[in-house]
Amino acid sequence: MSYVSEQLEKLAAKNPNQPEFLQTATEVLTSLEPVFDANPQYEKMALIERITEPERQIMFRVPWVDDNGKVQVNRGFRIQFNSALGPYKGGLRFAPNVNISIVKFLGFEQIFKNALTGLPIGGGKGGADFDPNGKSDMEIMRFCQSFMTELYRHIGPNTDVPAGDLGVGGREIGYMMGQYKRIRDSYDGTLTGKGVPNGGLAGRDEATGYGIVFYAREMLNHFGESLEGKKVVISGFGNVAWGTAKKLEQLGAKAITISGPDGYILDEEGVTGEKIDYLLELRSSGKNICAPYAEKYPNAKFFPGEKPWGVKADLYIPCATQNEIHTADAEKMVANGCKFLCEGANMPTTNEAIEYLQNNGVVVGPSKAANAGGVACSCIEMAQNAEHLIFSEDEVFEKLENIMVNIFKQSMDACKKYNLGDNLIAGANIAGFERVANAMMFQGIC
Ligand code: 2IT
Repeated sequence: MSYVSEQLEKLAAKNPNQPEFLQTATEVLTSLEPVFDANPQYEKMALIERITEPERQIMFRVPWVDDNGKVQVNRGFRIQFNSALGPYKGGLRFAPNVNISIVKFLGFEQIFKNALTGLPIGGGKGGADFDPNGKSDMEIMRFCQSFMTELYRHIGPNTDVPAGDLGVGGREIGYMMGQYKRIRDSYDGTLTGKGVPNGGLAGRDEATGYGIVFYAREMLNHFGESLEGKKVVISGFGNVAWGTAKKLEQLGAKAITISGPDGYILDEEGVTGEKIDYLLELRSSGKNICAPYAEKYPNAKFFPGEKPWGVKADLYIPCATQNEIHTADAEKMVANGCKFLCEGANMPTTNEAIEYLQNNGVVVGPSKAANAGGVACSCIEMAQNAEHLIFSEDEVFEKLENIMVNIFKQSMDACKKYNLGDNLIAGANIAGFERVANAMMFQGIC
């Protein structure tokens, strides 16, 4: 039995009831087989055993008082997964389904994503099983303050630097920053994704979506195509979908769908111009996203309760959440002649669906590579805060574009090195892993 298979078995036995974590561990480690074959010293130094065990896992009580005076209790998490390359870095997710498996999957992915950026950041992730939907602004503030009243002792600018993720945007980061500063008496850039008035980075909101489209452009160009004139099916309606739709339009393509908890919208004229800004309004409005869009733009068609994967397009960019593309969806895409899938959300495609797509000639750009522009700009925000300077939006987008071009190139180089053809998933996993592995080998057994 190979080192990878043996360790995957042990991991499954040791982490029952963590399907999302085991899903990403299986995807990553399986694609690393050729690296372990070529580097027997990695097995000797137990790199898999070490990289799959978080350096620290923190779980804590988050008590708060709702608007009716009732005491509520949520569970908070921070997984400090790997600090070989720098301080733990990764977002906080507030959503009712957040549990240890979800946070560990996100943290594990973050290690390799952050490594791909080429910047000095380790991997971490956190959040809470708190549902921000329907909460008042004051409830959100009290929750964020209580969350930080525990988290502050575990983080710091050279230790662990959280940011946002689903359910956590500039507002929540602002409330957490305020509380951190009161307790620590330190204005030190420990959180990223801050508003610009609080030392946040110009362009950070756009960064994830813009980066995804830069990566998609590199991917299409590599296969002799261009983004110009392409119809793109995207899912989601949040920050990532918004930035993606915006950059697609700037580069001559157009998003023709969005999706929300209530279904999806097909807008053949394109989710373009003022409709993109309207996404921002929808985002802050709660659960019904598609119904109001269809009401405002009557040429758009609303498909309640459905996902957009049966719509014919040149490129698919899922931007909602994990595991939204299953094999049945992949079959529809292939039947419609799909050639390119670029993952915007973290792990939006099941391992079975990825296998089906790749076996049917679809090029899949993995989220670790494609959505790394968000965290890359978070690291630029850390640099801005540490230097007590301000970067302009132009400077930020120029750095972002270079980073995304380089991520694509590194992934292709890894494919070449190990004779993997155009398998961008394996290429990204290998390029990210090799950087972390190198650093770990220099740091001794730790
Ligand atoms: O999934 C991600 O990369 C993020 N949520 C952003 C993390 C960050 O630290 O900016």
